[in-house]
Amino acid sequence: MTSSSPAEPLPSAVTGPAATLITVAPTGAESDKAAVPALPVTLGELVGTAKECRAAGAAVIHVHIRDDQARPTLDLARLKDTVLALRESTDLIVQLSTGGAVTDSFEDRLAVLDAAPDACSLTCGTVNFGDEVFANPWPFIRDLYARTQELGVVPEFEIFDLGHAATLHRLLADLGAPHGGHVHCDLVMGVPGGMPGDAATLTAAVAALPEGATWSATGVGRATLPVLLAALAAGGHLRVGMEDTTSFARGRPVTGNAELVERAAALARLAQRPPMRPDEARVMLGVNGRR
Ligand code: KMH
Ligand code: ZN
Repeated sequence: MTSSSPAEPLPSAVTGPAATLITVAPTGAESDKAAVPALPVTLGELVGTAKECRAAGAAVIHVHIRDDQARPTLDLARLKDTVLALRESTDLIVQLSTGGAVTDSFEDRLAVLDAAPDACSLTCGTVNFGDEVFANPWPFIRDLYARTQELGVVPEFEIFDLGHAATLHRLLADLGAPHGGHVHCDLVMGVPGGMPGDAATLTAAVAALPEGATWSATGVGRATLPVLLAALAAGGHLRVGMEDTTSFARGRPVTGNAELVERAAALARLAQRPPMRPDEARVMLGVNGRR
């Protein structure tokens, strides 16, 4: 066996990408403002969180919005105002959720794209979601993907279970490459009903993704830290935020999204893969300039 000098760079398969894309998912559709007062639900709170998270190292914001009663909504006018406000106040890539809440109709979820975000989430299959079902049947996935291509919105493929990766292969084979030409996936792990949030499952899921795809991972609840550490070790990118966890540590509620981004950024720096800037993320993801 030959030994390599310490100065010699390792092959890229071992080192992975040089920087870490950090996506913040600040709100989600599931947590209740009354139970989680730090959750950003108004436009002002969302913009404030976005600025703090950008300063802490985020490059993408995954957005769910709330109505005046802090209930999840897909109101189109509100979504448009949100996209504009986030663009005016930050250079983050604005990714709207097309998942919404489990109660949202397919029609309303499709119409999210009319708010003209840079990017959107696109879940690649149905999954049990606690006591509910997050429904994503094939015809809806296909229609949503075709609409992203028509409107020039870059999809992020959400993978909650291994079968979703198979559906992603089918989607790309049927309809071709996404707008921007690059496939980026997000492994959502630890949802009760989806794939578990552990290193072995993460490795299996990454192996099932299309050749050349980049990927982030997020662990829900107590899967947050195992998935974050496994993703960094495997050369992946990170999603963090109060959509996925409202506890910073056992018995210690999250005080705001920025501390979750700060922790992810610190661990990424420790792994010698510092946070990616939004302009670098736009290049990697194939997101064009502002529309
Ligand atoms: N709120 C979940 C039912 C997405 O944003 O695309 C779906 C979700 C996924 O959060
Ligand atoms: Zn979401």
